Amino acid sequence: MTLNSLIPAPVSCSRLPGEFVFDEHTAVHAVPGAEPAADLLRDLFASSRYRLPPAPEGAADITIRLHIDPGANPESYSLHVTPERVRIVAVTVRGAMHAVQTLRQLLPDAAFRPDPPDDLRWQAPCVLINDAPRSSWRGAMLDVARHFMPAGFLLRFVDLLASHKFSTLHLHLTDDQGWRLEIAKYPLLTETGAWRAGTMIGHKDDQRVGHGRHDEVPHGGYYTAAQIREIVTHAATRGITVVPEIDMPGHMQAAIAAYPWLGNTERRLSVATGWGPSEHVLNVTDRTLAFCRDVLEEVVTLFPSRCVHIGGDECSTAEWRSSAPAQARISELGLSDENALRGWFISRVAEFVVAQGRRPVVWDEMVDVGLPDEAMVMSWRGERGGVTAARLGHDVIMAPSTHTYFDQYQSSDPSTEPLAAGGLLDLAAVYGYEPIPIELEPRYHHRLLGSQFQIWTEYIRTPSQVEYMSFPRACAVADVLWNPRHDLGDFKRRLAGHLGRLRGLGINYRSDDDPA
Ligand code: TNX
Repeated sequence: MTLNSLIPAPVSCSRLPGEFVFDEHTAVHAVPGAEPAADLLRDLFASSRYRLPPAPEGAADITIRLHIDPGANPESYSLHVTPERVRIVAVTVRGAMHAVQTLRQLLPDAAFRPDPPDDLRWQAPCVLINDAPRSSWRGAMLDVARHFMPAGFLLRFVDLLASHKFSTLHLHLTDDQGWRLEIAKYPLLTETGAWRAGTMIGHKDDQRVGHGRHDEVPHGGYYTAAQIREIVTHAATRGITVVPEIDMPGHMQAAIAAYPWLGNTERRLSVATGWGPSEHVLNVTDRTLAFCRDVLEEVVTLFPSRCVHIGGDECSTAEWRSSAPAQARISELGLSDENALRGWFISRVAEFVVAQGRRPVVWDEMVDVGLPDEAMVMSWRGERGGVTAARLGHDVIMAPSTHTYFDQYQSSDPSTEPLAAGGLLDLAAVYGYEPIPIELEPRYHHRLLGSQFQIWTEYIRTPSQVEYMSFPRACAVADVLWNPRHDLGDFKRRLAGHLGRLRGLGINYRSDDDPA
């Protein structure tokens, strides 16, 4: 029964008698500003025979209205289904899109298939749902640097996230092993930086394979500006914001391979073929800072997102210790050491983002070396960085590796699973994660915007494997970030029904023989 398998679970939901049945006459009215929600509904009905044409309010079976209320949760909506009509009222078009996604989940599973049977009855049980998310940042991070994922898959991934009411797709676009974003001013970033000669075989710590053995299969790819525009536009039609990340000043070996003057040594580098952070990081010259500014200027023209992630994680200071220009910078600025230099560098880069009218996001290492003003913090090394940042007045996204790193195994028996980074993060552990740290005083809770799961792709080579590592754990994240009520048993029962939708969508999810 579809109503008992909604994911995420709506905050309030009551069953009413009867069903609403769609047919070729079903018409939709959306008030100005809500049309994108009607378009989304039509898109989701693309595999039906029903076009859902627009109609004036009085003649429409489905109405989508907006109710301006500055005090209300901007993503809230109500969905009222009766045998005669469907009424959606939301505060913003995003809320109306959530209502449309809920309405879709009320349909039979076969409606999720690209080729539903001709005799399928497109019907929804009558309900009254009042709903709103508890967290605004309901995110997924996809690392397209370690393994490139084709643009077409990103469109699909956006759809899968939207059907679970996620709000944010964070794209990790650059790393030591590949630069994936076309930048007009620096063409070598993709001509050279998007390609590597091979990839480490097996697990980096696996002695049997031997750390350091590589295949000799070139790997690479990048997104053109036109593809990024298509992805960002498509995401907007689903209510999803795409947040770009350019990781600096570490994780930059691919850029240094493309433009050696960004580096600290004379050595010619190639794009990294193995895993683990490189010790080759950006130098701290004015020319390199100008490069960072130029890149970010292009990034903000491609991504309308208010937030721009500038990295800041795992930056080795080894090269700076023996670099004359870096040491000169340290004395000229009166800094205590190389760590302070890291803070100084990222603060300059953050200023470029702020100058563009955007908000910088950084990984939590920056909490230790000086947080740039206005920076949002992504807490990955546990929750401590996020707690400190919230107390200092920064907005925080919880992404602790312990509970949100989906490159870990989903089963305690890794021998039955595809090779992964290590560790164990099963569905129950993901569902059990409460993204409000207990030690954080309630007066800072408004700083916690939400959480996100991360798909780091060292060991995830294909879109199909991204799906395997994402689902069904993403369903748990979606549920936890939406509805404050949590009950693992209830979630698992709903998930058992929801899997029919995932099958309809053709998702290569990990199936558990014993879901209950
Ligand atoms: C740490 S999290 C990283 C990534 C790796 C990941 C592997 C973070 C900010 N840095 O570069 O891919 O661990 O689990």
